Amino acid sequence: MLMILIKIMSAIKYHCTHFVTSAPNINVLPKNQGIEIAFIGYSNVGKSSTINTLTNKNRLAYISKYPGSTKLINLFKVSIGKYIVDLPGYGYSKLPIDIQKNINNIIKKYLTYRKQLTGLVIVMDIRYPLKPLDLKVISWAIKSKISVLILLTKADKLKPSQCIFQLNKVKNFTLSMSATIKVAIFSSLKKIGRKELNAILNSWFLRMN
Ligand SMILES: Nc1nc2c(ncn2[C@@H]2O[C@H](COP(=O)(O)OP(=O)(O)OP(=O)(O)O)[C@@H](O)[C@H]2O)c(=O)[nH]1
Ligand SMILES: [Mg+2]
Repeated sequence: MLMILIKIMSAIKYHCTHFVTSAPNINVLPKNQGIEIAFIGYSNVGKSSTINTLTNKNRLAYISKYPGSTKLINLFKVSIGKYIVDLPGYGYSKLPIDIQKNINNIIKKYLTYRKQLTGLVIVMDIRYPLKPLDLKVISWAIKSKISVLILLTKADKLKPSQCIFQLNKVKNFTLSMSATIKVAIFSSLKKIGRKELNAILNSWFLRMN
């Protein structure tokens, strides 16, 4: 009974999440005392959409059908000491080279110097997972002891059996890198996988693993 009460009282209300700031680099981000979980991945895979689905808000994070829509570090506050970060996407080769370099620099500095970073949700299109830059981020996170969830999104684009095939393929691959990496299926369009995403973020925010 007591455990249920504690669980209800500590439940994280993602729908109460609100926008804090957009920053061109980490120097101007507020120095929160808290935990940050960042959404990272290739451009256009659905990072910002995932944040909107998680928080049950249509326009919290800016989304677009064109790659390169998130250009800054966007910080959202879930509750006291709990933050979500929407990072720009990497790997969009059609952007001018100086903009690509700037984006890579923003991401690199965020990963390297942001002390609040506790967990990374590496978002991948379920049809094209584990591309070269994703692998680099995974290796860095393992070395840096940052928790990792690989979120295979746009699951609505594949049949359920194909989704399971991709899930197992990614799980088997990541097992060879680290036993602690989590992998889950998601779709913002069909609202698939919301509960699982919630549960994993809860465990990170509540420092249970
Ligand atoms: N079918 C489908 N489309 C999705 C899903 N999630 C996102 N999209 C679409 O994919 C496109 C890109 O979505 P965003 O959320 O802006 O992607 P992003 O990763 O934040 O992109 P950048 O900010 O450019 O890095 C939009 O047209 C979304 O509507 C999904 O689960 N299923
Ligand atoms: Mg985005």
